[in-house]
Formats: sequence, C-alpha cells, structure tokens
Amino acid sequence: MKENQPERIYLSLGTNLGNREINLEAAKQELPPQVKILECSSIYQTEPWGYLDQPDFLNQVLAVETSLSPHELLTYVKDIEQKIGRKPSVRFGPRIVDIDILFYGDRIIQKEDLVVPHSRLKDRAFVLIPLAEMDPDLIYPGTDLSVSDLLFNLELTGVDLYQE
Ligand code: PH2
Ligand code: MG
Ligand code: MG
Repeated sequence: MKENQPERIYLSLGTNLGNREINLEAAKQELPPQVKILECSSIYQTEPWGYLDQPDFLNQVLAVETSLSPHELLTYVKDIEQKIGRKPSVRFGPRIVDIDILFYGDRIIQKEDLVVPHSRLKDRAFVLIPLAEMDPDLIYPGTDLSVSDLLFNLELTGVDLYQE
C-alpha cells in the first residue's frame, strides 16, 4: 500500500427487480459519509449471468475511497441491501439490489464472509466492461493482467449501454 494515498475501491451494483434505476440511485444515496464516490461508470443493461430465467439487470461500477476497513464496508453494504428491500433468492437469482466489493486497493482477502478480489469477477463481462470503461489498465491484484486483458477472452455480448 502506498503511504498517504487512499486505496481505490471498486463496488459493483446490480439490480433486476422493481424500478431498477431508482434502486441504483438508492444504493448510491445510502452509502455512508465515510464512503466517498470518486467515479461512476455508465449504467449497462445486461443479460442475466449464471441463472438465465430472470429479467435483465442494470449494472454499474463505482470507484470509491473510504476510511472503513473491508469488513466494515461489507457490513454497511449488506445493511444497505436490506434497507432497499433485498429478499433472499436463489443463487445468482433475481434481486432488488446487490452491492459487491470487487477490489479494495490491491488487497487480497480470503475470509469465509469476504473474498476480494470478488471471486467471479474474472468471468463476468457485466462487471469487467464497466470497470474497463473507467480503468482499462487496472491490474488484477496478484497477477500481471489488466481488466482489459481479462475481457479479451470473454464473450462480450449481452452487455449494452443503458439509455437513461
Ligand atoms: N448478478 C448475479 C447473477 N447474475 N447477471 C447480471 N447480468 N448482472 C448481475 O449483477 C448478476 C447476474 C448475482 O450476483
Ligand atoms: Mg453479486
Ligand atoms: Mg453480493
């Protein structure tokens, strides 16, 4: 970690139930004051990944900075998901809002309740495309691969800019 330079953290937002635009907005509004949004990607309309029989998602990636530790941040984002109305669903299934920690600087965290970088990030164009829009040269910690390198081998269909 570079001294005095706050770590750049990337969060992904996803929603495919209810008013998806309002859900994304609510997720950003509910972030606590200790989390400063530095940059937002465009919003993308994306075909469901993992579990296909569900509506299309809206996805967006945020770059943020925070004084919170990774686990403190996780607690906040889980609370925000509940507050916005997330209900239990099947794995990879429909949700009002999902907020995932993608990267926390270049830290590698492997705890039962928190894996950073996010464990399925490498397989997900709906996350890598908005990330590459902001920071194509961002290195995936622990490798020498950039976000755009990771996109190279992926199927890129089904991820489209969303016309707001
Ligand atoms: N989230 C999932 C499962 N599948 N598909 C898309 N397109 N976007 C998502 O955010 C998403 C998904 C579970 O986290
Ligand atoms: Mg997720
Ligand atoms: Mg999640």
